[in-house]
Amino acid sequence: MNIYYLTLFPDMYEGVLGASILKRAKDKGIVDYHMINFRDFSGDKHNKVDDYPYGGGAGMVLKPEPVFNAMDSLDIGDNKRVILMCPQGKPFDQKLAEELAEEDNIVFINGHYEGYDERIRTLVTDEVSIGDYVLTGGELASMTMTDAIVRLIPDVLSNQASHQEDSFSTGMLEHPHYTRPREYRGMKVPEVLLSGNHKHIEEWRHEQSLKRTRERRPDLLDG
Ligand code: 6GU
Repeated sequence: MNIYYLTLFPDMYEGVLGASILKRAKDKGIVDYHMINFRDFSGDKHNKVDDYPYGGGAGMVLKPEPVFNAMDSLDIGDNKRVILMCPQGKPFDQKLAEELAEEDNIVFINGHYEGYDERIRTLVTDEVSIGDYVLTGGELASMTMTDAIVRLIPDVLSNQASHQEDSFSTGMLEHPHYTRPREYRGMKVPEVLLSGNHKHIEEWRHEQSLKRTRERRPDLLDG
């Protein structure tokens, strides 16, 4: 998979994409990350990327030229998802992560302004938000999405079973986990987990999952 980030702040990506599992996925040749500074595509002698809104009002608007020119430079044809990062987009969730994990090319368009010139939306297949709060720009949101997507690509995680049991893949939150020691500061590991009875362990985990989901996220159990 190739992932392209149209951004004015390419440096923001280095730490996140250059560490841990996202880095390992790249080192294994499963994914590649491309940061494109669309200021380089402004076509303007002052490298201007934003301007005042027609009709007046507060804030600046991202101009169409830098984004259209940067998109033209990609040369990846139609086989791509183009995601506009914006708080008004559809909410990102595990289902969308699973869908995007099957793509060959993903382009994230990251604004840092009050708004995008509306014509930019003609380039876009999806408008996505990562939650009901406002960030200063799309970069952190596109890195969050990248993390959720890349870990789902086959052979990125060593243990394939691990994401079939993820919270949200099962429709429920995960059950509690314990490791050694059996007792720590007076807190004991539940007896059933030490029993060796796999049927009882599975039942206990299922009950705990259900209990936790009911308490914390009853919305997940609707339907
Ligand atoms: Cl995608 N962008 C911005 N600027 N803020 C957000 C967001 C995106 N998702 C949630 N808040």
